[in-house]
Amino acid sequence: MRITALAGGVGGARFLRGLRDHLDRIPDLADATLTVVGNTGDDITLFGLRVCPDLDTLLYTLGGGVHEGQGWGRADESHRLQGELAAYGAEPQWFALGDLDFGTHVVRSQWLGQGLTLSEVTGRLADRWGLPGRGITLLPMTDSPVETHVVVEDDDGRRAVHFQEWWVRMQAKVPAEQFLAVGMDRATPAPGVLEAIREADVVLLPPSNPVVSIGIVLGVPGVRDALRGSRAPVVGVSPLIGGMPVRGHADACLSAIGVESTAGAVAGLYEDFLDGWLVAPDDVDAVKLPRATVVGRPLLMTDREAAADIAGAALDLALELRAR
Ligand code: FO1
Repeated sequence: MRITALAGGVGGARFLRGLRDHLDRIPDLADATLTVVGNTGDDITLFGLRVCPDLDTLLYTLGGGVHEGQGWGRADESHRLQGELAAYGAEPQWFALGDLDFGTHVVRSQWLGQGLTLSEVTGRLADRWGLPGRGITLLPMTDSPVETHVVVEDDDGRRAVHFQEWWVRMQAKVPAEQFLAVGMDRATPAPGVLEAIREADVVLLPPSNPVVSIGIVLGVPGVRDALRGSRAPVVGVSPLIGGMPVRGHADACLSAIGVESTAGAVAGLYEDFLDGWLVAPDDVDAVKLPRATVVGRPLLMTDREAAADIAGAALDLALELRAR
C-alpha cells in the first residue's frame, strides 16, 4: 500500500512517526510505504547556510535523532558553535542552532553549492537517517527556493519579516497582516510529488499548521489539483482541539487569514479535496462538512503510543472510505 502525506514540522512529524509505528505493528500493513511531501516555506539562510526546519524536523523525528521535548533540533545537543558566533556578534542569535544540527546545514549547503537539487540533498540526508529502510521517502514540496514571509506592523514600521523571525523571535505576538510565499510564483512540484499524490492508495494530512505548513504545500502549482483528482481518499486530522492549537501558533495564523480557529473552519480550507476529517470528541457536533466524513476521537499526541493510535484511526478511516 502507498501512503502519501503532506507535512510541516513538529505535529506532522510526530503524527507520521506514529503512523510508521502503527504500520509496523500490523502484519498486513508492515510493507506499506510512506511518501512525505515536506513544507519548505520555513527554510531560511543563516550564517551562509541553508536551514530547512520542517524537513529537518521530519528527518530527525522519523530517523530517531530528534530532541523529544522540543520536537525539533537534535537530541544530546550542544551550542559551542553558536556561542562563538555570538562572541563575534554574528546575527541572528534568536534562532537556536546546535552543533549537531549545524552538521546538517553545513553538508546541505555544501551539496546545494555543488549543484545538487534540494530533492537530491534531502535524499542523501534521509539515507543517513535510515528512512528508506523504514519504507519512508521524504520529498521537499519543491526544489525551487520558496520562503514564507510575514507582513507585520510594529514600532519598526510596516514590513515583511521572515516567517522564522515572526514565529521564533516575535513568538507570533505581533499580528500577522499577511503571509507571503516568496518565490511560489516560480515554483514547480519537486520530482515525484505529483506522482506520489496521484498514485497513492491513501493520502493523509497530519495535524500540521493549516496555514503556514500544509497551506504552503497546497500552494505549490499542481498540488491542489492532484489532490482533487486523486482516486485515493484524503483524510486529515484537526490541528485544533476545542478551538486551540495543540502546539505552535495555528490560531494566530488562522486569524491572520480571517479563518476562525475551529476544526470545522480548518476543514473548510481543505473542503475541495477532503474525504475524511478526524476531530476531537468535543468538536464533532460543531463540524458539519458537505462531503467529508467526520469522526471524533481523542487527538492529543501525549506520547508515541498515542500518536500511533491517532495515526491508526486516520488510516482506518481512509481504508473504510476506500472500501465504500
Ligand atoms: N523553534 C523555536 O521556537 N526556537 C528556536 O530557536 C528554533 C530553532 C530551530 C532550529 C532548527 C530547526 O530545524 C527548527 C527550529 N525551531 C525553533 C523550530 C521551528 O521554528 C519550527 O518548528 C518550524 O519552523 C515551524 O513549524
